[in-house]
Amino acid sequence: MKIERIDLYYISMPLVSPFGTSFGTQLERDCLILALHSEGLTGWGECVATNDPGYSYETAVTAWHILSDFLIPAVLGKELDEPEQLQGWLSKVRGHPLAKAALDQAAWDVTAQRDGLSFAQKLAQPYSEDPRERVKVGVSIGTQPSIAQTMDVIAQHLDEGYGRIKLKIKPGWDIKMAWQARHTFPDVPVMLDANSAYTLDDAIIFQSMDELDLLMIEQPLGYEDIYDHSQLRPQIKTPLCLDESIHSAEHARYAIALQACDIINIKPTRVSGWTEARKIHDLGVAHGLGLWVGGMLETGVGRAAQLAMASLPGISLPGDISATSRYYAKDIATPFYLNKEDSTITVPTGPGLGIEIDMARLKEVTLKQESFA
Ligand code: OSB
Ligand code: MG
Repeated sequence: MKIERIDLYYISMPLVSPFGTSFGTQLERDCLILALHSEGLTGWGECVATNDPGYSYETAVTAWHILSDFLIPAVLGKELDEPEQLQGWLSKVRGHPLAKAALDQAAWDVTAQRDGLSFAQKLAQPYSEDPRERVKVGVSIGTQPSIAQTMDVIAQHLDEGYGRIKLKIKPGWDIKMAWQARHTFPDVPVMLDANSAYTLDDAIIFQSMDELDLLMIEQPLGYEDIYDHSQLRPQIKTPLCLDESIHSAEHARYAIALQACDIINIKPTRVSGWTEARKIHDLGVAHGLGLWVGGMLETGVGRAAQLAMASLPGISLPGDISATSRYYAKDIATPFYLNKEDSTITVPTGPGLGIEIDMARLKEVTLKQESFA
C-alpha cells in the first residue's frame, strides 16, 4: 500500500469537567489527529501529546513539528505491506514516542482495513485465542477540591456502572483520601496513580496504605526511574505498577530484570505504538506481570485502538478506557458506551478501528490543518 497522503489536524476539545493530576489541571484537551491515505482507504491515528509537557516532554506543538518535519517525510511514498515495517522508517528520530504512535496507529488501521480485519483481529493474529469481544474498564478520577467531593464523584461513577476506580494522588492528597475511599466503598476495587509525585523517602506513605487492599499503586516515583521503584517494591504490600517510565520493550525488560514492578500499564501511545505495545504484552505474559491498557483522555479515534489492545489475551486488569461521555459532550467519532452490567466496553468489529469519523465535528474543533503528499 503506497502511503499517498497524510493529513494532520491540531484539535482542541473542551472536557466535561476539569481533570486534575499531580502535574496540573486540564480544562480542555489539545491533541493531533492524523489521517493516512492509501489506495482509497484512510487509516486514522491520534497523537496524545497535549497542551503542556506535564506527563511527557512532548506537547501537541512539538509533535506537530516532529511529525511534519521528520516522521511524515520519512514515510510518504513508501510501500506499506505490514504495520511492523513502520518503526524501522522512523528510527532516525530519537524519542518522541507519542508523535510516532499516531502514525503507527494509522498504519495498523489502514492495513487492517485492507485485510478485512478489525484492528483487534489484526493485532491478535499471532495468538491462538481470539480477541475479546468486550473489555473490562474502569474510570480515572482526577484530584478534587475536597475529600467529600471525591466520594461524591466516585459514587456517581459507580452509579454509571464503572467497576474499578482509579484516584489521582499527590503529596498532601493521598493517605486520608485513599483511607476514606476504602472505608466508604469497602467492596470496590480502588487503585491510586501518583504520576511520579514522590521519592523513595516517601516509602512510609505507601507503607501506611498497605492495609487498604488497593489494587495497585501506579508510578509513585520518578518519571524515568526504574531502579528506585525496585527499591520501593519490597518495602510495600500494594502491587506496584509502572506507567511513565516504560517507553519501550527494552524498558520493560529492565523493569523485569530489576523486579521493579508487579504490573505494567501498557499505553501503546507512550511506547511509539501498537507494534511495541504488543512486544511489552508478550514480555509481560512470559514473566507473569499484571497488564492493562492506560489512557490519555483519548477521543474515539484513540479509544477504539485502546480497546483493540485491551482485547489481547494477556491483558488481565481493567483499562482506563471510559465511555466517550466521561470526557466529551460531543466527540469527533462514534461514541462508546459502557455496558453497565459488567463494566465493559464492546470492542468494535468493523474493518480497522471500526468507527465513523464525524468530519463536521472534526472541522469544528480543528485549530490548524495541513496535508502532506
Ligand atoms: O497517568 O494514566 C495517567 C490522563 C492523562 C495523562 C496521564 C494519565 C491519565 C489518566 C486518564 O489517568 C486515563 C483516561 O481516562 O484516559
Ligand atoms: Mg498513569
